[in-house]
Amino acid sequence: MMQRSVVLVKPDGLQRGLVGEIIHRFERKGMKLVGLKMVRMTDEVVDEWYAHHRDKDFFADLKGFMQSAPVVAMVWEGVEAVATVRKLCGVTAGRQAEGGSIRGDFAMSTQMNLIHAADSEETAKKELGLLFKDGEIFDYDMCGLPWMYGKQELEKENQADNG
Ligand code: 3AN
Repeated sequence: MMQRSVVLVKPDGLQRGLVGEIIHRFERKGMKLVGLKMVRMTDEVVDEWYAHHRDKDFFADLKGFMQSAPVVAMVWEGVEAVATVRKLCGVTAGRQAEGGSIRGDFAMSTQMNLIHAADSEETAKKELGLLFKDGEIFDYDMCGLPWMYGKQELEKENQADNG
């Protein structure tokens, strides 16, 4: 199975009408959408999601922000999906993010930086478990796949599955 990454369009992205723009970026890149829904993050989910930030002085603000409106949660699949998605997002601080990335093109802030993306395959698995139920992740053939990757790249993925 190809790697999966979990992405959230955060409340600022929803409020600013950037949901379509953000989805479009991953679609154009050639990634495969296997899960998509709108959710309000509960206390429990935010605490788990940002467990590594719980002791930071900005945690209360971050939590309030993440619960201020629904988020749009997505799961994108592809070869090295986690790193690829992070690259498209740009670095955390919007003002420093490179032009061409989502944050580089649309964000001025570190908190209001539009989007969350899993930072490792392990985190992606944890986040998928926190927000998605069985049956909300879809397995289907993407007809363009042979035009997105070379044969060898796809074979490598299959070998990893069997090995
Ligand atoms: P990323 O979202 O790029 O993985 P993290 O995990 O360091 O970055 O931060 C998670 C979220 O916490 C950020 N997207 C941002 O909303 C908030 N955050 C991080 N650092 C700060 C900060 N110094 N001040 C305010 N909010 C922050």
